[in-house]
Amino acid sequence: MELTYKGTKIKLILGDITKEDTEAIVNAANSSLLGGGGVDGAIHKAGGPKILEECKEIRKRQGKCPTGEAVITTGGNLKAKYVIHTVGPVWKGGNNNEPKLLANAYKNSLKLAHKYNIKTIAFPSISTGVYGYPKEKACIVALNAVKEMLDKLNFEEIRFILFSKYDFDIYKKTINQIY
Ligand code: AR6
Repeated sequence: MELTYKGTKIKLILGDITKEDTEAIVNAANSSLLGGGGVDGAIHKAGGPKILEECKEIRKRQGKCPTGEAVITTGGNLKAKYVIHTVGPVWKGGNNNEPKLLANAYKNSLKLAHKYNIKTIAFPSISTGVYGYPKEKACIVALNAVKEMLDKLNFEEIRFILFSKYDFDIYKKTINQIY
């Protein structure tokens, strides 16, 4: 499934983000930046110890990564040259600024990508695993946040990597309502 919006190709892919060959892949990290389970664990496992070393350096320099913010490391052994680590919100019922914080995670990842002149980026479905954000709601926020950024910044290709058919179908159903 793909479309073009303002010159940027948008693709929905059912798959494992650690295998993507975009210049950057985005990690759904936590504020510690020191690793975890889910996609975070998979990225550190596939990318090797260099990524964690760089995350530790960032921790020393600037402390924890606040929710909605993003930092960048190299991609270690991954095909991707960079990993952008962002922190999505924990779902606490929806009245705790979750949509804004989730949108910020996507937007700040793209701002950082732009700063590094990265033209192709792959996102996972941030916050929808361990952090419990309802999948349909998160999909709408993700697609809108990226769209909003594409009104300002230009990229070649943005991929949404969905880890299950269920997630993929939600994106497929929603994308035409937003783009
Ligand atoms: N490729 C693409 N998507 C994946 C992969 C993969 N290899 N593995 C899992 N997903 P989660 P969160 C999907 O829990 O909710 C970590 O421990 C998964 O199915 O990875 O933002 C961090 O350290 C789900 O749809 O991230 C944090 O502590 C989505 O990725 C915490 O989890 C996000 O699920 C962050 O929680």
